Amino acid sequence: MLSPQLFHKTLGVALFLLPCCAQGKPAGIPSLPSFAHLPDDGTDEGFIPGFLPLVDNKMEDLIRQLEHRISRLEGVLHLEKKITASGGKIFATNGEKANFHTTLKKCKEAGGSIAVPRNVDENDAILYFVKNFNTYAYLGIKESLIPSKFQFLEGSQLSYTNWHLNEPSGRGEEECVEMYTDGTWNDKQCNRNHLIVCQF
Ligand code: MMA
Ligand code: CA
Repeated sequence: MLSPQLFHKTLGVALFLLPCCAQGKPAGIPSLPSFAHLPDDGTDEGFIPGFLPLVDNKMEDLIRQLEHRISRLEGVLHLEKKITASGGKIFATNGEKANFHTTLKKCKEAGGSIAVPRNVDENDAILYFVKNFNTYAYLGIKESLIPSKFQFLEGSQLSYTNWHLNEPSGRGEEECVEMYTDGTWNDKQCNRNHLIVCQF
């Protein structure tokens, strides 16, 4: 069954990618079956004692339809190399480039956050885009107040790293982290134009 979390994630990814993927499509995607028929007071004529199974069946049917539509959308996005999944996370790119600050903003606006790998599988999932677009990507990692010590954006310690040989090298002069096309990391100034990769 589709969990609310997965539904929310998929919706976020879909909205993030909407401008890119809507281009060139002749007609819009027909709207999903909605709950618009429900009265505003929240009561449903289906909720009459003894009729709950009917409502349950309708609900299950609607959920199946939604799951089917979502899996088709995921198929399209995967085919277009716009999403990859690893564990519970969905990584997505819109193929655009931006500096670190703008990447943070774009990902947040889409309901996600900048991609940050917590293990080798997630690193590979992000690397998939970096290779495909042949463009480095900023990761959700920043230098702490202690030069050359890097941490997650909210301040917690990294448990997985994949630094390139002799990196980090900036000693306080390179506060962001970019992923190279071999998946290794380099500390770098935050003003470069890199591929936007978000996680949901
Ligand atoms: C550049 C810059 C650094 C990186 C070195 C590696 C010269 O500086 O990208 O961040 O560490 O190259 O040689
Ligand atoms: Ca460096």
